[in-house]
Amino acid sequence: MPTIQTLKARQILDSRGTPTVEVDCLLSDGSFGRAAVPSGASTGSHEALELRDGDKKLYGGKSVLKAVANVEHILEALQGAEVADHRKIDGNMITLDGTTNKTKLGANAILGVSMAVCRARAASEKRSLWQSLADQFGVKLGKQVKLPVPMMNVMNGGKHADSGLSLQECMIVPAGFDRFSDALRAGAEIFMVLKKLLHDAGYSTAVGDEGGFAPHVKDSNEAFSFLARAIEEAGYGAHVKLGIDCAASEFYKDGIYAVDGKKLTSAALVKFYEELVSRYPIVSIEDSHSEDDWDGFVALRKAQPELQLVGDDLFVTNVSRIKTGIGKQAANAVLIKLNQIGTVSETVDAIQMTQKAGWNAVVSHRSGETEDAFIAHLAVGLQTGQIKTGSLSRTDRVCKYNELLRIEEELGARAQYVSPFES
Ligand code: 2PG
Ligand code: MG
Repeated sequence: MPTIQTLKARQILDSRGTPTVEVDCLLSDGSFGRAAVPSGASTGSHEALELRDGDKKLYGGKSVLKAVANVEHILEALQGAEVADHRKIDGNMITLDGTTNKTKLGANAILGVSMAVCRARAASEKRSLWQSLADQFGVKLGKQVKLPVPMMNVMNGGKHADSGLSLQECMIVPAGFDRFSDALRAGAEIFMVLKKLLHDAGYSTAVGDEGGFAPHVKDSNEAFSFLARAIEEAGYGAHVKLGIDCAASEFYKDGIYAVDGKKLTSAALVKFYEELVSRYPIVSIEDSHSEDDWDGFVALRKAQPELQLVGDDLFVTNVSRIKTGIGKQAANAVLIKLNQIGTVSETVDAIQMTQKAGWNAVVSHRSGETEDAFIAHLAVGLQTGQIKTGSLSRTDRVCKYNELLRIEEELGARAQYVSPFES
């Protein structure tokens, strides 16, 4: 197995024009890997630290030159290290940082290296990243390899748009198809119909941070009725379900949830969701409650046992929080974001703990993304069965779907597409 020869970091821009870290990794056998780190807007307070310079003269304080420089320190520790054991590489960086939330080196510096090394290793093995990841993290791939079902955020609200919509993401979930490519086509066709419906109703069809429309609809009900109509008119009826990321920490204050012009207690919010679920084919709700309102999650889980209840800000891809959640039965799925925890190995630990508990793992983008499609490979390599990576517009979102098309093509007859939801 080759060793790490050089690591070179640079500052690039993400999809919001905000600086982020990109890392190049060169191995002793000449293999090369490059990776870019994403960035969130509705970040959970328990996430690992994204190191920003804070110098108001540079990108309004958002430059990442310290994180870029920290990659040089990481190189001093990792130069000559064998890439055969990725956990050891990540472990060395965690030790070098020495803090719980990666505040010294920055999770953006550490993750950039972690991902770039995985890519370089796959290049050295002369195989696809998804295969390399499966192999190094002990995933036994059978005859059939699962492509993930996407949750497509076609209507953006919350912190991702100025639409006034309280819920952050209203998603379509094309689960009832035989192939990923057919699901993607359905999603894109529904997106086109939705555009026309919004336009005809006099709404704006400009898009938000994740490429979904951001019309000034009255409330969640109106948003979902547009989605339901678009699905029907595109001719996909029962094949396409709906999902929500409420990102409820963003509309929570002092025990009250301010949603759709109402002021609700945690218990009343459960009723609010139950009402939506009874009206629309919603199969998945993410961050229904604020990040430390464990009781709110437990109550919704009890009230709607069939629903997929996903924890994002609640778990922050952190095994200790996921463990607490499993103990409390506070959800039945975990949103997986590499930069919430800061290394590939710890991300895989979160996925594998989730899967062991019989819960669903949903690999996710961030609202600030780049052209890097690492998460498409992570979802296939770790066989998560679900991915959340935005709408059917803007290359920062669509590049992940396009990579999944290539993986499906590469897999040929081995490719499998199965719904994680009851039909
Ligand atoms: C989320 C994400 C991605 P952000 O809340 O799930 O959609 O948003 O990256 O802004 O945290
Ligand atoms: Mg979320």
